[in-house]
Amino acid sequence: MGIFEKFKIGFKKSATTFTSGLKNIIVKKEIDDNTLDQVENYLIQSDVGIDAAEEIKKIISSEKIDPKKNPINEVNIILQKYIIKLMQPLERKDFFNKSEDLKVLLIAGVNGVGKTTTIGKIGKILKSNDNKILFSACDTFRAAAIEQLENWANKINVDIIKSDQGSDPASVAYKSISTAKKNSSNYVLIDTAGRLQNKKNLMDEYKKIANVAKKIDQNAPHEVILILDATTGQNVLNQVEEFNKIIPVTGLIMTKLDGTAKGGILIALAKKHKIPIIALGLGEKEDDLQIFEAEKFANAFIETN
Ligand SMILES: Nc1nc2c(ncn2[C@@H]2O[C@H](COP(=O)(O)OP(=O)(O)O)[C@@H](O)[C@H]2O)c(=O)[nH]1
Ligand SMILES: [Mg+2]
Repeated sequence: MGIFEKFKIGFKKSATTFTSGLKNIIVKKEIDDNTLDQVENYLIQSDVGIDAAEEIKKIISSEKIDPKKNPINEVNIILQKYIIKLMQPLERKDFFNKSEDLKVLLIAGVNGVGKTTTIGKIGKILKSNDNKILFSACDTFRAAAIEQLENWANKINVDIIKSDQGSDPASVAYKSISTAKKNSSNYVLIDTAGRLQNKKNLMDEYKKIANVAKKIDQNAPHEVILILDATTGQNVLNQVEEFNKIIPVTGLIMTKLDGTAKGGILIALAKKHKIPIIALGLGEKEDDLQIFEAEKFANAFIETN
């Protein structure tokens, strides 16, 4: 199955809901002001966000759709173009390439969004590109979290540095990065706990991990990847803001897009925060991570006839 088919299947819920909704609104050949307002409202309901919805409405209204053409198709084409223009600059297709030097990736995000699972999936793609990987089990909060990362390490056959439950995450990070350097690894992927109950603790934890990383390599962590769960809807926008205050985020990965009709949230995210979108999670298995491509996303999100 090619990447486009996977995108399509992953986005089926979002795409079918979106397109059938649009068909219910655009019922006449002519798109009058009332229909335009309904389209705008519908875009907002689809989690696209107020700013993007307003812009899209303005474009539809100014483009003077030819009444001889199928209006739904014409609106879809406008939407596709809009999404591609907005999101193409946020692609990071080189992210998974072979790295010559050691890169430290800190994987952040609140509890349950899919950090550990995504580390497994990222590791698999990086490894397939000839990179030597080391996992670092810095979610020491629960024994099950360490075990979960260990299972992923076994599944894709990479090394892992871990310690006992309750041990200091920063010391695990230090040990991981120094081991990776000694063994000429290309990537260290640092798993974290991400519990937000106490923001100060969380902030201290990320700062401490980042500081020990810098002791070994002053450019580390080279990437801070924030994992977001699509099923939480608009709240992901706040999470980006909150985490950016704790530690500057260099890339985003949106998970669980297979289980929701809220795929539009990616458009809101691109409009609000100009942070690169690395990949999309479309399932729980090791191959269910798709490198983000704006055009493929747009085509999958909008079902054209
Ligand atoms: N359907 C679906 N489930 C996912 C995806 N990513 C993660 N999950 C599931 O979400 C749950 C929490 O994931 P986990 O990696 O433990 O989250 P963490 O607490 O952030 O480390 C697990 O049951 C995962 O299998 C995804 O892209 N799609
Ligand atoms: Mg975890």
